[in-house]
Formats: sequence, C-alpha cells, structure tokens
Amino acid sequence: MSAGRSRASILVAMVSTRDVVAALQELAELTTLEEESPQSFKVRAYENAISGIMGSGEDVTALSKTELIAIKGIGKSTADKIRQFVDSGFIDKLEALREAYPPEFVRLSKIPGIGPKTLKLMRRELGIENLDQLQAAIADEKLRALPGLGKTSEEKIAKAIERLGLHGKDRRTPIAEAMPIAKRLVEALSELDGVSDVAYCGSLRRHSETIGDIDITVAGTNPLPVMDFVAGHPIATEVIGHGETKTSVLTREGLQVDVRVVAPEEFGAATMYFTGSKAHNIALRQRAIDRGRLLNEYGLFDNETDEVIARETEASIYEALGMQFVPPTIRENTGEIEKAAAGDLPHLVTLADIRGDLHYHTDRSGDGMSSPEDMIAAAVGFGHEYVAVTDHGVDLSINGATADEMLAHRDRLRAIQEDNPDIRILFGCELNIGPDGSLDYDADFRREFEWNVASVHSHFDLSAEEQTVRLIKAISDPTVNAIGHISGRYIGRRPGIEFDVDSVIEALEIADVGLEVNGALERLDAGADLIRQAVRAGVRLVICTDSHHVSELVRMEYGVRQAQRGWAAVTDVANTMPLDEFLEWSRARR
Ligand code: DGT
Ligand code: CA
Ligand code: CA
Ligand code: ZN
Repeated sequence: MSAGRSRASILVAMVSTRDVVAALQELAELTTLEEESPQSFKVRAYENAISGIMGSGEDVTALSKTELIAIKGIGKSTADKIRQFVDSGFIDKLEALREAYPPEFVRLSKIPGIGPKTLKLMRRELGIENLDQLQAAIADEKLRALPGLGKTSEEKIAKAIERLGLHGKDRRTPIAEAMPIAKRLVEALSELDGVSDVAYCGSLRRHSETIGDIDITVAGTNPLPVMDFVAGHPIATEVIGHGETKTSVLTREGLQVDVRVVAPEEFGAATMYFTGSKAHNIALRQRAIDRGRLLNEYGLFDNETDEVIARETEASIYEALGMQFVPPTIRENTGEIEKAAAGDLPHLVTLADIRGDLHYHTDRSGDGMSSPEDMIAAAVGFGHEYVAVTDHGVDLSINGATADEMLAHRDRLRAIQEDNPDIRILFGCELNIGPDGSLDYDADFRREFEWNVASVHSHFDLSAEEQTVRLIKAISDPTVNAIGHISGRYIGRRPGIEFDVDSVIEALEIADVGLEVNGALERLDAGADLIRQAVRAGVRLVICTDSHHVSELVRMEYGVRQAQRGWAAVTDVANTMPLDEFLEWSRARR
C-alpha cells in the first residue's frame, strides 16, 4: 500500500460527527468573510446544517446523501460537502477558502470594530494580512484614511488590540476555542487499539480562561501508532516534534497540542503532573519530600528503597500523601493543599448536585434557535427538576418580546407544563439592564414573571462609577432574582465592564440576589476571583447555561467547573436546592 493511500484510509476512519460540525463551523466563519456578511444565504445554510445535525443527534458520517438531506437544515450542496469530507477527509470549498483566508488574517476579524467588510477593505487598500501589519498601519495613521473609518475607529481598534493582549508571542487561546479541539482529539484517541485511557490535562483541565497549549495524556502499551496518528490527524497543520512517547503539533490557528503516551499503571501520576498547575506540583513535591517520598510524573516513590507507593490513580497519590483528593479546578496553590491536608476542603459543587437551569432561552428570543417544546424536552432529558425559561425582555430590541407577546408565551409554556409533569417550568425573563440601571416593562408587569435574571448587554464603556451605580440599581430592584453574566465579557474578545467589586458584592449579599455563573465557554462570567470573593461574603450563586439551543445544555458542566474555580460549595449554589426550597427562596425576594 502506498503512503498516500494509507494516509487516506486513516483519514476515512477518523472523521466523526464532531469533525463534520467543526468543518461546517469553519466554512461558516470563512464564508462570512468571503460574503462580507454573517447574514448571507450561504452562511445561514451552514449554520442551519449545524443546528440540524446537533438537533438530530445522528452519527452523520454513516448517512448517505439522501439521508443527510432528510435532516432538517441540510441542503443538497452541504450534503455533498459532508459526503466529500467523510469519504476523503477534506472539502474542496473549505480548502479554497483556507487558501484565500489564512488563520492570521481571519484572527483579525475577532477584533471589536473590524467586521468582514472593513477587514477586506484593509487588505485591498493597505495590504494588511496580519496583526503586525495592522499595527504598523495604525502607527502610520493609515487606517483612519479608509472610507467609513476615521480617527475614532482607528483609536478604538488600537485600544481593543491593547486591552485584549492580542499582540506578542505569548498570545493565549480562549478556552472556548481550545476545548472543542481537545475534545475532538481525546475522542479520536480513545478509539485507538491499545489505548486504555485518555485525558486532557494542563490549564484546560483546570479550566483556565485562556490556554497556552493543550496537553493530552494517553495511557497505552504501544506508543508509536498513537504518535503517528497524532502527526497525521487533520487538526495538525504542522508537526513540531514527533518522538517515541511525545508528539507536538500546531493547529491552523497556531495552537500547540502536546500528546504524551504513558504506561497504563503510571496514568494517575502522569495526569496529575501534567495537569499542574506548576505551583501546585511544586508544593506537592515538597510535601512528599517532607515525608521521605519522591513525587514525579511516574509516581510516588519511597526515597530510600525506590519502592512504588502510588501511581495508578490520582486519588491514590493524594491519599498516600495524607490528603483529600483535590479537584483539578482548584489546583493553583492558593490554599487548597493546606486545606486538603487538614481534611478541610469545602464540599465543592458538582454537576450531580444541580437540579435546575435558571437562564434558558427559547426561540421566543430573537437569538433563540430551538422551540419551547424542544427546549423543555432537552431540560427533561438532562434530568432537571426545574427550569426557568428566561427569554429576552422588550428592551433588547429585535431579540426581546413585548408584554403581550410574553403573556402569549406564558400560555404556551403552561400548555407544555401540562404535558411535562416531571419538570417545573418557571415563567421567567432575562431583563436588560439599561445604562442607568433601569429595567424592561414596569414593576407590576415584571412581577408577572416567577423568576427574573437581569443582565448587561450594551454600554460597556461607561466609567467604573457609572457601572457600579447601574448594577446596584438593578440588584436593588425587588423583581430581580439574579444578575446574569455580570461583566458582559467575551474571553479574549471583549473586556467586561469595570465596576467596584466590593460594593457590588455587598449589594448582592444584602439583597440576597443571585450571582450567575454563566457556563458558556465564551463568557465564564462571573470570573473565578469574583466568585471566590462573593462566596466568602455569603452571596448565593446560580449556575446557568444561558442556552439558546438544545445543544447547549452541556454548558452546565462548564459552569460547575467555573464555580469550583471560585471555591463554591454545594450550599453556596441556589440551583442545588430541591424545588420547594428553591421556590421559597426565590419568592422571599418579592
Ligand atoms: P498553559 O499551557 O500556559 O495554559 O498552562 P499549563 O499549566 O498547561 O502549563 P504547561 O503546558 O507549560 O505544562 C503543563 C503542566 O506540566 C503544568 O501545569 C505543570 C507541569 N509542569 C510543567 N513544567 C513544570 C515544572 O517545571 N515543574 C513542575 N513541577 N511541573 C511542571
Ligand atoms: Ca498547557
Ligand atoms: Ca504543554
Ligand atoms: Zn441570556
């Protein structure tokens, strides 16, 4: 068999539904540039196909063209592309787009103030292909001369680059971009022969907001085929190291992935070491030394006899060190080692403790993508005891609903409730917090909702004083139950609003209003430090998905990890309460 054919056959075996979705997402992103609009017919076609695939839950790699077209949202042309991808490992159209729009150029489209039209104008008029060239053009004041831009836009773009830390070699990748790549590779690696376990480690397992590189640990007895597999995987555009037990590759976006193969009996020691953090490792190693032990990535050993004390699982190593198990999300050496050694770690919230979702959209919201019926079915399927449906209030222009529309929506939700006795559906609303802290509708109408989450969606540039007043006014309103995504940030793309943290935490505590931990990876808002401070102050948390589609309920797990990073115990989180208790708490506010 020729090398070419063997590579092709590897690729055929490798394409999963997750890979197909990733390819369609990239097509949508690059076509947005090509067409200079996210509203273009072609972009919508890819997005509809993605929704359809996610909604269908089917393994699309096993479907014929006709079967693909039968899935809602997939047209003929997209079906052809999916088939080509499954059969050959690539898509002609996608390859052509990649050629036209290299990653360093595409990355510029993520800068606030640079839409696809502006980006292509910059390329056409000034030859800008990457960040260095963009910064040079800004320094020479050339951007402002372009039609439709001007001095203000130029300064705004310069400021965005500065605040987001996009420049320099230490560029870190937002967790939302790293996670799908890691999951995809972990899933593919676990299918391989002779592989008994796979885990992503490093900052990603600790759930850091941004990722330097992805570290994957594989337990296996035969490393070489695993190494070859990684080097030949479609996510690898460049192989930067290909050894016997470690291979490092770069993705198209320039993100490094390190994959290491270890002996199955050393898997615990290896995942523990490569999960870090470095500071956590160093403190643990010291604790081992103090007890006459040696700790490294191969195991915990007796210092004198070299006898293996523990290595197969992380839990056995912590136990042998005389400590409680430390969840990966708090391994930062910020007090967890002392607490675990004293048997004093808080009982951190876990996914199993969550009983409901309290920030949840249907297609009653302009940006919602699934019907109320489908969203409730998804919540039931997830195992929730209750869910607050919180579609946007009227103030959020096209995305919001008028009072009359909301009342009709309530009737529809009541009918769905009749059909779904096993879940309690709360009629809720996501209120928009105006620049002065005002809220949608009037106070009487806001009381029609059983649950209100209030969030900031605009006016990010007000001063810290103004934002503080704005938030506290919303918190103090008796119809508000929780504050959604409090900073409004998009990690790596939009800095959040600035406000006085102490005052806002105090206001939340006094009013007993919930602080949302938003599980969308793009947001993970509130940030871990804010959560930890709020928990110390006795503020109640609500962990929510802010789902706009039935595929987004997985965010609950991410939200739980974010809450853990802020040291949230089960008792700190309102949506771990049984229904009756939860209702009592939420009504006490009125
Ligand atoms: P990143 O990639 O910058 O987002 O952060 P990490 O934590 O993933 O760091 P990385 O990829 O450099 O290393 C992965 C893990 O390996 C790290 O969390 C702990 C461990 N490690 C790396 N270097 C050292 C070291 O010098 N000493 C010890 N004890 N552990 C280390
Ligand atoms: Ca790393
Ligand atoms: Ca690494
Ligand atoms: Zn929302």
